[in-house]
Amino acid sequence: MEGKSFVGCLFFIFSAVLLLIFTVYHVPNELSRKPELLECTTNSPWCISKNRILGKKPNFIHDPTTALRHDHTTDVPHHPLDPLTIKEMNNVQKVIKSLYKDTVYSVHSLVLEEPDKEVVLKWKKGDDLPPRKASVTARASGKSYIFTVDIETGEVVQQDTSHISGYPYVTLEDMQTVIWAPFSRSDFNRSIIARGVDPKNAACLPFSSGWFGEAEEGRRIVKLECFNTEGTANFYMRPIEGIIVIVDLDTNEVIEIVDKGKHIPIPKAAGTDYRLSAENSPVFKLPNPISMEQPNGPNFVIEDRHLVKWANWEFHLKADPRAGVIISRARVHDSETGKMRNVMYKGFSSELFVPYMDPEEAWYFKSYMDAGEYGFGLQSLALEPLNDCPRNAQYMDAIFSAADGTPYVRSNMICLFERYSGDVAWRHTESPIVGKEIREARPKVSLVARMVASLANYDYVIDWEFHADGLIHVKVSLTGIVIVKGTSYVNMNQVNGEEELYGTLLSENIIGVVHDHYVNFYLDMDIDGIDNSFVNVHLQREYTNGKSPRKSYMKVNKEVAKTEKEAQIKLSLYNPSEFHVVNPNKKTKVGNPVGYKVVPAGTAASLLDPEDPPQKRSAFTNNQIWVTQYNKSEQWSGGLFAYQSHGEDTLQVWSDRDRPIENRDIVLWYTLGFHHVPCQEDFPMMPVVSSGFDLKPVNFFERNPVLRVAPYVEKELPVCKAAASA
Ligand SMILES: *[C@@H]1O[C@H](CO)[C@@H](O)[C@H](O)[C@H]1NC(C)=O
Ligand SMILES: *[C@@H]1O[C@H](CO)[C@@H](O)[C@H](O)[C@H]1NC(C)=O
Ligand SMILES: [Cu+2]
Repeated sequence: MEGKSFVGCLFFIFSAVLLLIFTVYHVPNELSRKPELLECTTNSPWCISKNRILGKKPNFIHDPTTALRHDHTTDVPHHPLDPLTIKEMNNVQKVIKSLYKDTVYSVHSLVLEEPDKEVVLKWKKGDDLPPRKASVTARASGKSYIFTVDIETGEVVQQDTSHISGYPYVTLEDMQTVIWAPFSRSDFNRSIIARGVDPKNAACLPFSSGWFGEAEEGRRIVKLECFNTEGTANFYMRPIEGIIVIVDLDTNEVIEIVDKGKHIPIPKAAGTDYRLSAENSPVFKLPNPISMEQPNGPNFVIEDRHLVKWANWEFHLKADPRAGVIISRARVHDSETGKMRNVMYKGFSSELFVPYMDPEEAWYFKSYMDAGEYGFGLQSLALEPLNDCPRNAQYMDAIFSAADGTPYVRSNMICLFERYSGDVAWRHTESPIVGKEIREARPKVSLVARMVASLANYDYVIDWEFHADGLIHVKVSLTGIVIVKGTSYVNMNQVNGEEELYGTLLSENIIGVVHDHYVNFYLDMDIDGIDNSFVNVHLQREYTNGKSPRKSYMKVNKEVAKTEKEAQIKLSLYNPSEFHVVNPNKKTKVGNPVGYKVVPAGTAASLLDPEDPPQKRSAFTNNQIWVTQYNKSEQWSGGLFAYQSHGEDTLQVWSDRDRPIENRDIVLWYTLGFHHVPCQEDFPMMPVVSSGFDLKPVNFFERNPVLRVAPYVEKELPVCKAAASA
């Protein structure tokens, strides 16, 4: 056989159909226009080019790797929400430098200060951009500052942050420096050697300390835990258990070395490596390759680098060092009226909470808030084409700031692709009993915007998936490496029943500690306008009291939440509700208020005591759903400065103000949760676990919005045959 790479190229080509979808939504009168017949035979360049991605013309819209090669130095903003360009960041850096002169400073965040919502909503393509401003979070002389820099004028306005506890997220430079701190201490080296590890092979990683009281006040600290890197890339499986080095992040001074667990052996390296290159046994591959191909290019366009248009959707997409991905101005086309309709002004992952359930000294503090402590976007690396995202994906870069304010490009941070996985959008077959056989089915195609954050051991895949029927599905997938605890046990038969392991014995000398994962989403829904209400569509048992042979039925009771506390929702299977965000000022033809509902999933609820410091700091996990009054400065549900925060600037605190939320600009918050009791399959690398919630139209459209989508037709889809064996 020649050229393995193109043998059996299996094409699922649906662009013709999507072209039709597009046609239906945007040019209803041209419904009858026939899509072009696609040519894709064994000899077509699509089938025979070994690397079809690299082989294509450099054109941003059609070439997925252009982002990689694109020179960002000449970028200019086109939209009020476009992220800062390299040029703009360079200007801001000059201002920062002149501000601090000879003082040592570090920039923790340098991002666009988004214009006020009214300004963005009024703006139309072709208008001048509102003044471009940067929001800078910096530290100097032991203090944290936030200021706004007018990029044109260089004018600086400083914000008062004195009332907020905690610190901005750590910089990559903080982390790169602090990991060497333990090695300056000979007593540390001695402790490592006493555990049988050559200090040359030890790697120490910085873990946020959280806040438990005085010990975590007054200075920025980090707790380093060390691993033996010998013999495996998966050093997380070789913890030097019980050694914790506490370091001051500003001075790099070692504050304390905790050395417990001397009797605990270092787990062995064998069987822990996950790299293909380290695999000695044969690897499994499906004999017939599968890929998603779109020879005519995708059906979406990315206008001016950030404005995505696909089928009936349009939204602004950008990377953010803290949130990861920000979706703004999500609007959907209504084929009945021919108008674009507002659905969501802004959506992003606001905070994470990952508490480990082990109260011992080397573990109790592990209760990470990954967005506010490390930067969910800062920790995301380039996506791996073909395996992180399918072949038909295109990529978008991020421009982030280094600790001195210098901009740099994080390439291929976001990917965007159309998904067709053989699912059905709607269908019906009518049986011949009624005298006529009807068979109607429509394929389901969606658009996915994806980023992956790798927070030390764990990987979080975040998907924003847009469907032509108006649904937005937000999916979180967990994978990567479970952080483990060293133990002297090699078999469960050594453990007496009384003893608390705080987890599962995953392998010899390795315990996977029980923990939770929560991701809280900020969802500024603006259904057909900014004034919306939150309706608890409560489902209740109702009795007929003898008026029917039926004893009981289920009744819908709608309750409009008047204030924030009425919208603090704890889910319950036996006291269920639907949760609608409606525009009470806009009704459908038959008189229902137009709306979207949040459909919960990933419903793990925190079992920690509400007054437990980690729970207080991540109090956004006290409820699954919250609704607050829109407030531009309330976006980070774990607090603006989450690092070592005390929990007084959280979603719980804001919501407890109990402000009115009826028929106003409101923000919906959803907390997606997972309990994780590790199992042996999670060793040494965890298979993906996913869950996600939906934002689904309810009485938003007059009728099924995908009724007029055309089905697939065999002859419109190209057929690729496997190349003949040579
Ligand atoms: C500790 O060990 C490391 C690695 O061998 C070495 O570079 C460092 O100098 C040692 N530190 C001290 C204080 O001896
Ligand atoms: C807006 O949020 C900030 C920060 O939480 C708060 O200080 C301010 O009082 C809020 N404004 C209103 C009107 O709620
Ligand atoms: Cu987990």
